[in-house]
Amino acid sequence: MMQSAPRAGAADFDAIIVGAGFSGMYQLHLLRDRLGLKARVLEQGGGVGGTWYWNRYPGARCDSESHSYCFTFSEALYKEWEWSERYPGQAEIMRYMNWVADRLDLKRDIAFDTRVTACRYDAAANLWEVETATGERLTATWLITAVGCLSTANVPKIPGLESFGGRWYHTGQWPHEGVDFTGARVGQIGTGSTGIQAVPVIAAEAKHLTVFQRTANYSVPARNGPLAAEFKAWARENWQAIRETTQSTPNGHPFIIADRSAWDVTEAERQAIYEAAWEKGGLQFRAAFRDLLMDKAANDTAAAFLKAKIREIVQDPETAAKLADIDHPYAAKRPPIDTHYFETFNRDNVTLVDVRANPIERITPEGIRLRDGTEHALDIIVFATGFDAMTGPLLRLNITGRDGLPLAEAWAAGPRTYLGLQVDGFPNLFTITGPGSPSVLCNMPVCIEQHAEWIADCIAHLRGNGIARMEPEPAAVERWVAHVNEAAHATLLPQAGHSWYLGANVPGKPRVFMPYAGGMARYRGICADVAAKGYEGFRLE
Ligand code: N01
Repeated sequence: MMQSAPRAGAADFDAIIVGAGFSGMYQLHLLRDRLGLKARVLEQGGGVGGTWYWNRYPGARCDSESHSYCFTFSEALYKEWEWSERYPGQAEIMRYMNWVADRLDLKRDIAFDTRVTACRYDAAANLWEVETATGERLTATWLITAVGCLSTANVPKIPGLESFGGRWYHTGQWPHEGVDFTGARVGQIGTGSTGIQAVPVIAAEAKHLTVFQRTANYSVPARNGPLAAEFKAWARENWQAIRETTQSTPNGHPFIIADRSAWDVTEAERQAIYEAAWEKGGLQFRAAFRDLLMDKAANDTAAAFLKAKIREIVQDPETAAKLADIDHPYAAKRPPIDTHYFETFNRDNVTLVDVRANPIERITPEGIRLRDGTEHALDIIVFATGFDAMTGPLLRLNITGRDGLPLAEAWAAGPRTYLGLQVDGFPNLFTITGPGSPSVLCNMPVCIEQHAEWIADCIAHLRGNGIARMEPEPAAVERWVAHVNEAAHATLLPQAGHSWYLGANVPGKPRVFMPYAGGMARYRGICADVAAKGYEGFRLE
């Protein structure tokens, strides 16, 4: 039996929002400026920007095209900002985020350098108590996590790291002052989206770069470059159409997935389509055929094309063979895009080491030693080793729900949510881009806007109807978890067994496919339907 609802005004804030990236900023704007609520954002970093505040590694750039990697809720805001390149770089995104924060006057309600250490639900008072690293305690009716999906760095526990005599960095915790690679022997571990962006930039500066590759990866040229004045004008004039496209595609990107199967065309036509997509560059390569992520044989045709490109670009056949020895379907892991990644292996100062065949045994004071005893002497190690994705950023908030239930315990066998938005046992907690929502399978600002708007509408509904507490029914969570699982298995995504989508990159983490693979447009419809049916599946009281 739950406690009765509290009297109004018992909390310090109507809402506490954790994180000041895209999610937290927009949620604050909606709650404060549209609903007139008292909201506070708590942000660990010294400024806004979320992932872009921390990921300052060489080559950091968004893989979404700039005209769609931004807020689109306001026509005025959209039209006032002008992106300079096809893909926005980290520094430009930070300028954008600060510009938006100033334009919407958000910073006065954001506490920077404020790390949340614990969040406890007090059932008697129906409040969330949030504790920060300085011991401050704040209370709120609603707790909204806006912590991103990829904000908990994963530094693998390789023995001997503490003995390393040089310097080491994780790409997601990059020093603000930058790292000088001049004259240095650099070792980079990891060849995911981050590693593939960093390699060409580090190689151009370092004396020598050794890339330690465990899993070879596909990559398509980004074909980045300055945006032409005509394109900028087109984007400004087509705000509405761009917004409609991103909201109607499965992945929130501003391009349409072709309505043809890889088998609708001849072999020669297929090659020509792939060639054109390669020339165009970017994530659109995935959109060449509608069945690339559904039909393994169709996927094999794309995989073969991309592997042939690697062998064509990389001059040393042995290196090319290692780079093209890819063990998963194309785009079953998040597909990277690059600027001269494979070409970089033609430089004299770059070496590829296959640590699948010959694993890293330990880090020594001088560098990295492999199982066969080979030593690589290094001055700097760069860990491009990814993140404890999706659940990591939530679990480190030490959230406890009703009856003192820790979130870590509730999720011991993997994350369980309803719509990726709420967790049973954790009333009045909303998780923006939480596990079970499309999140990382979507162009992030698109799914963030949908979540923040759904939450704001929901809170307005609760307040308007005198509802003090909202929590999903366990049966609704059960059904959603089953649906998320079913949606993933209708695709080839789970076939990349070592992917972070499955939690497989963190030892001991439960293997559960975390994001919702049913498509953003479909998900948007499901959420709208749930709300239209009086928040079906949620217990409101
Ligand atoms: O991380 P990853 P990331 N020994 O987990 C390797 C987003 N992103 O930071 O595959 C040796 O993908 C690991 O090897 P393996 C994007 O969503 C977006 O690159 O586990 N190697 C892998 O090669 C992306 O997917 C943008 O065998 C080890 C690499 O490290 C997500 O962030 C830009 C190892 C980690 O790859 C994460 O990308 C960049 C070990 N012990 C990133 N441990 C945008 O443009 C790990 N690895 C928006």
